[in-house]
Amino acid sequence: MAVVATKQYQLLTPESAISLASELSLFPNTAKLTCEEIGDGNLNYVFLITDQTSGSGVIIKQALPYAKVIGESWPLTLKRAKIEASALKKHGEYAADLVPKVYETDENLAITVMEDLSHLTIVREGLIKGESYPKLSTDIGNYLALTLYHTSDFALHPFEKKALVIEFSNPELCKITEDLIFTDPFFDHETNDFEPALQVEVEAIWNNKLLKLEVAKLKRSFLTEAEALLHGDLHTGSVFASEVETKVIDPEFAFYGPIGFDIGLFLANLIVQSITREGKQRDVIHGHIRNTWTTFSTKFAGFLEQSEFDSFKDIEGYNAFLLEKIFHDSLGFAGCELIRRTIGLAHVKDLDNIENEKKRILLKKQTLKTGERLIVSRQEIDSIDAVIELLGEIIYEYSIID
Ligand code: SR1
Ligand code: MG
Repeated sequence: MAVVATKQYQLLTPESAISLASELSLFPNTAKLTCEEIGDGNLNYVFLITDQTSGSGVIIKQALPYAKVIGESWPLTLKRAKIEASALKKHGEYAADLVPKVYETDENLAITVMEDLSHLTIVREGLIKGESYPKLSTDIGNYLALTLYHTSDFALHPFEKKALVIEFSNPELCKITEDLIFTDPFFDHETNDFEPALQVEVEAIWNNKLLKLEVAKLKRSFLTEAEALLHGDLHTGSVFASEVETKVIDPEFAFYGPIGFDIGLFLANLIVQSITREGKQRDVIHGHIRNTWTTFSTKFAGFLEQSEFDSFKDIEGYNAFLLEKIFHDSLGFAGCELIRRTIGLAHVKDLDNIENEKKRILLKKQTLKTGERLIVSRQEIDSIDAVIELLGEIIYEYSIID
């Protein structure tokens, strides 16, 4: 619903965000409102507005007309605010407990007003501190199965599905992914950002023709396979959680793409955590890696058997073929995410905040090697346990070199 449709776009400040909250009657007249800008992402402002009287709050998220992480030299469409709110609502139809509730949206101001999640923590931050979030992988596995199945041709009439493909056309944000995940890290491109100590490994990536052939295939899949409504940027910074609750936020990159993309991005960000941990702490993450895939694949396979629109669902071998394809695609996309988070434009704190330089470089080399192996060998990796074994092999290999 457009709530303040006559307003021209203007950047909100904590003060004007409070005025907007009052104007929108988000709180009772007696409320004593305070506001804090809490966004730590690359692109947007996030204002938390709290009524100090009742303790209740709302989030107002505002898209900036440029990438916050770069500045005004990188203009960015404001339409992404509408895509994000629409994706939250569409995914919320199927996974209501796993996404924030949207209260209001306004296209002119590029804002989404949504449920306050400040009692939860950003999973990336928590994992870095050693938290484990017991429900994380079951919740994300379910979120993936629910959102990806129910927005696909398996669950929707072809007309309804194709209307959604049009509604969620998101060319500008897709272009960012096409460049930053699938292209730039594999060439000597100005957006890349890596430590000089990785020069040899980076040049080996740029010169690896087999790797680039496989990345080209994965990029083609991203460009052309409109399978389901993806979140589009499902890393651990896009998830809020506690011990008992999980919420997936920030689907501004949502579009119709290959099912394995969301799964791969999430697995990759868990893999980064595995690489930075040791001993039992690693096992916790391996449990999440295994359980994300197992929960997703079990639930998705069950849905496929019930599909209303897939005439071939009872043909022996077809559903297994679909699951295998999704698995291998996921591993390839995970590999691209691992490489771009290490040498591309947008890094992750899990690796960059490791103070000891020798350790940080070693872990980055392991991340690059894992990415490469997942991309190149994805068709030969036949189970999620084999992924975990591969991780163990690479870490062992590199600890010897060191
Ligand atoms: C300029 S945007 C860089 C990255 O931030 C977003 O969260 C996406 O992951 C994008 O690739
Ligand atoms: Mg984001």
